[in-house]
Amino acid sequence: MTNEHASLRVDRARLLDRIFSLAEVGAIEGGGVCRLALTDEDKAGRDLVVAWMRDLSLDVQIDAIGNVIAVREGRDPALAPVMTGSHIDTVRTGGKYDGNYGVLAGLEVLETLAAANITTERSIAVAFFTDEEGARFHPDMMGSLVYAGGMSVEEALDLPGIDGTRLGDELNRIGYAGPSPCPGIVPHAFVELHVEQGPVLEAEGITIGVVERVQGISWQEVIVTGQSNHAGTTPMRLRHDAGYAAALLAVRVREIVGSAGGDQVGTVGSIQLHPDLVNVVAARAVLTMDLRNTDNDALSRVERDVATAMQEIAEAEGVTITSRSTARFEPVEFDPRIINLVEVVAHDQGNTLRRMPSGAGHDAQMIARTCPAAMIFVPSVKGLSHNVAEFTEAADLEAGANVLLHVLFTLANESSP
Ligand code: HGY
Ligand code: MN
Ligand code: MN
Repeated sequence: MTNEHASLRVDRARLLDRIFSLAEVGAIEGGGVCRLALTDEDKAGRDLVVAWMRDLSLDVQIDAIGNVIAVREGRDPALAPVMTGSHIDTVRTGGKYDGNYGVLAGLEVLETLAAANITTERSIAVAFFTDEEGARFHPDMMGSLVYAGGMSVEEALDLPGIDGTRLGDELNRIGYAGPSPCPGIVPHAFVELHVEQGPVLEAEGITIGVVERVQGISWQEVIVTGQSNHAGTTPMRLRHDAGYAAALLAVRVREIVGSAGGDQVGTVGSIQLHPDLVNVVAARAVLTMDLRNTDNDALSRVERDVATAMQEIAEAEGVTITSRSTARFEPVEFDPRIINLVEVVAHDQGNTLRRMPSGAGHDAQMIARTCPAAMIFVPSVKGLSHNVAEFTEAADLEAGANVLLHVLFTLANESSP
């Protein structure tokens, strides 16, 4: 940023006001938010953010999978735009900041530039991507994956929801099937601002995380088929208990992940039994598995060990176990030049900072398939996220938005890298 603009800063109160206003949409007990992708709550959140985009006279484009991209035109609209963004869909026990913060900080950057009468060489786009959480329609980061050409629109529209819906039907129902094509415009660069969602920055007393990479992600839907039977009359030796097999598999996943060590993590977040009754041996169990590691080979080894455990449990309990991959993304390295820029800007603004990986998946990892990308983190209090108590201090929210402001300004005034 040229000296005359180096002291430019965002308006903290305006940013916080938008964060808390959006958090009222789909608000749930405990201060959290529930806006699962393409639900009425998601629509209401989309409508509010689109209204703010239009209030800023941005050119709002909605694409075929419901991604929303708002553009502030630069001096040379022929140049590829610089893009920032994230998501505004949440998990069922979401917080105010996951995704929302990055989108609203992007809007705040554009409003700050407009208020200062600054026009950049390149246009700057702020996006929110559809179904980043992947909680209702697997995989996660679905909208940015389609935007980046990693999944066809047709395949995405046919994705089944965990509630028996079809993604395309829900997208039409909320009125966000747009005319813009997917894959979308390839940005000059993409930078995403996000809360860390982990304990590192807070533990080390650091304000800015300079994110170098995102770990690999493996999601599976596992179906266990046993035999329903009477809970009282069936001798234990004659049971084929899908509920017991599913619980055993969840324990084995924890054991395999623990012995893998390193950055390996694993979660069985959902187990649904059928017929799910107190006096019936479960006939069927459907469970989800979320495995992640910064090292792809190590992640593949854990996937193989889990597959072996499924076979062993199936044989021992006389059930069948099938598994379907619903997301598989290799680790992503961000662009060194953009990482350096984030680091320099964060330093020049007097922040404490450190380089780090991201444990969570983010839209930036998908857009990184098409252009140079990186991320900026700010601390999460107690490392909490996907939890209604998710919280980040106002000063940290402001610090992250100011780093985003100057990173985007610098990139948007590059005639060529
Ligand atoms: O799954 C994730 O890491 C992200 O919250 N979508
Ligand atoms: Mn997120
Ligand atoms: Mn999330």
